[in-house]
Amino acid sequence: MQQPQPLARLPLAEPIAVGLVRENDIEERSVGGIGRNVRSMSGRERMFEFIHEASSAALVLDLPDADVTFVRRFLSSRDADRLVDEVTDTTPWRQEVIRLYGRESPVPRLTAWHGDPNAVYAYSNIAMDPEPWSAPLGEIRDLVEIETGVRFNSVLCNLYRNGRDGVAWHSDDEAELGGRPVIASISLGDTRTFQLRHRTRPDLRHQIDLPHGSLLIMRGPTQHHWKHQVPKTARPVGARINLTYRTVSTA
Ligand SMILES: O=C(O)CCC(=O)C(=O)O
Ligand SMILES: [Mn+2]
Repeated sequence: MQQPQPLARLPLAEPIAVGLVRENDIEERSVGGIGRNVRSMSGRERMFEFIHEASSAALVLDLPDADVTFVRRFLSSRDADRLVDEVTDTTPWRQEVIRLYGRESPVPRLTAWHGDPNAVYAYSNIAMDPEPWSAPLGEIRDLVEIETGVRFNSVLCNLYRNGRDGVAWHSDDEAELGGRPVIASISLGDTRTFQLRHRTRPDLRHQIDLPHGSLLIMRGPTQHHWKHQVPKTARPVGARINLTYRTVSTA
């Protein structure tokens, strides 16, 4: 297993030089530079290439009691476009129902749980046997493992169909994830806002937009000290898929 790469420690959760480049100005590249086609470039192209490289670097969110990193362009837009279609088409999306105060209500998103056969998981009191890895979920898992240096045995898939779907404040702190879980979260489709709030210091909050092809990694003490949510929004938004790669204990 490849070791995690040292990360640039930057104070802002925003890419360098945001706003200077348009998508079309940037040469596509494969994830992590694999198979990158180095060719002769003009000075202007080199500048854009440099900026694109910078925005594909991992940025560390400057949050106390947390270890959260963000890779805005983890997947190239070509790979992200292909993978959003493949994941949409091959995932057996389910409408789960939760029982709260004696009342049943549908979870405001569709979900699926995939992984190794022994990666059984209880999420919001729903016990889930994993579906087998599909080709796109396995392909993304392999890339995320290289980026993080962590082996993931499962992935929770969320499909937010529109702004009426979301996920409420919670921590990914179920016992089977262990005390310091690593959660690697891929976003595909329309951008949604991801919010964090400290459990005991109400003044500490943060929010970050998670665009198509991005990767957010939460590690170490993050789940213990912070909650997160994807709020519903009245803004017109299309579908978004979120894939949270996890390692569950397999007793
Ligand atoms: O959609 C997201 O970005 C977060 C999903 C999430 O927190 C979860 O599935 O536990
Ligand atoms: Mn979560």
